[in-house]
Amino acid sequence: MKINSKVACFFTTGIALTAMATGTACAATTLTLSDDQPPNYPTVQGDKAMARYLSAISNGQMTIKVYPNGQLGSEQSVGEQVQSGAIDMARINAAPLANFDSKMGVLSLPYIFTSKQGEWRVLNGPIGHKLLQSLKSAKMVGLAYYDSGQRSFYTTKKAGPIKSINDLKGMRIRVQKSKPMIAMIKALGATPVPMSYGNVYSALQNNAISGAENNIPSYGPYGVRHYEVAPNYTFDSHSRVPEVVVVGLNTWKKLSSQQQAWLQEAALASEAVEETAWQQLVQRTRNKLKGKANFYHVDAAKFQQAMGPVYKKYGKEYGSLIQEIKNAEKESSQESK
Ligand code: GTR
Repeated sequence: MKINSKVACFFTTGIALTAMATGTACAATTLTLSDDQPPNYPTVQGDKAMARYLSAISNGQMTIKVYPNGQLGSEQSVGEQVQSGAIDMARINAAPLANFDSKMGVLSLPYIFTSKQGEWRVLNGPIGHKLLQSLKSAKMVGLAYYDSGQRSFYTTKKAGPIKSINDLKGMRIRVQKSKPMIAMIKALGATPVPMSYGNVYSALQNNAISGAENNIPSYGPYGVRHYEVAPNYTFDSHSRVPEVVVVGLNTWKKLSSQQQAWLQEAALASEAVEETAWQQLVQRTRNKLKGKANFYHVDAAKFQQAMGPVYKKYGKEYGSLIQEIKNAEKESSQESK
């Protein structure tokens, strides 16, 4: 009897999927998840909340083991491992995710969103849903979005601060492995240097690059601490690129429909946890960085005006999607009036 009920509770056969005996009649399905941010960063708090929620709703039959700090590899490598089934899940940024499904790249176009409210209206609405669905063509299932705020430039002491577009001329700026990001840097007259997240600190430290770009929490003391080696941060707020929670299609197909429903529910439930942690960390980081980093404010409209070549290049590829995003954003600004 015991053996039968144990067998009935085993759903797992995958490479990365592991079934761990719980000591009771049932065994738990444990999914591996990679995140390249440090353990207390909001996305990792979201991942862990998803794991707890999943264990709770499945009565301990399913859970997630979270690997933070990029210990399972760079986002490019993790994406490939998720596709192959070597890793079950990832929390990955939409910019590098576009290397697997180019449609996702629309979210990393500079100044595509005009506000946080507009961004979330798009992500929570039909467009966001369609983009998650589209990941199936890349052997992934998109489950949820996490907030990643706005990205801006920062530079080393040697390179000096960016106070206007002119200062970017001739600079070597690290970007994610993302085609729209590369095009953006070129449009600003700088040289794009695509590089994995884990290599950026030392590249800044030894002046192999002039600067990089990211949100304030990543830059700060609870993120990857780039402020220590690049103390000039300029708020040009060029993009709002969300984080995405994905599960490999290989893994997904091995789950029962009940398990799929639990996982989807847990991922969506974790969005609110990440969002709360996100808002707190933006504030905390700004306070902590006072006196440790130099902040500069520029006219973002001027940076936006320089993006013509990016939209010329990607306008065709993303044509109707860009328009749909603009329309959805307009609706959200009308609603807030
Ligand atoms: C962060 C994001 C990371 C990574 C990083 C980068 O905002 O959370 O997953 O994509 O940016 O710039 O590589």
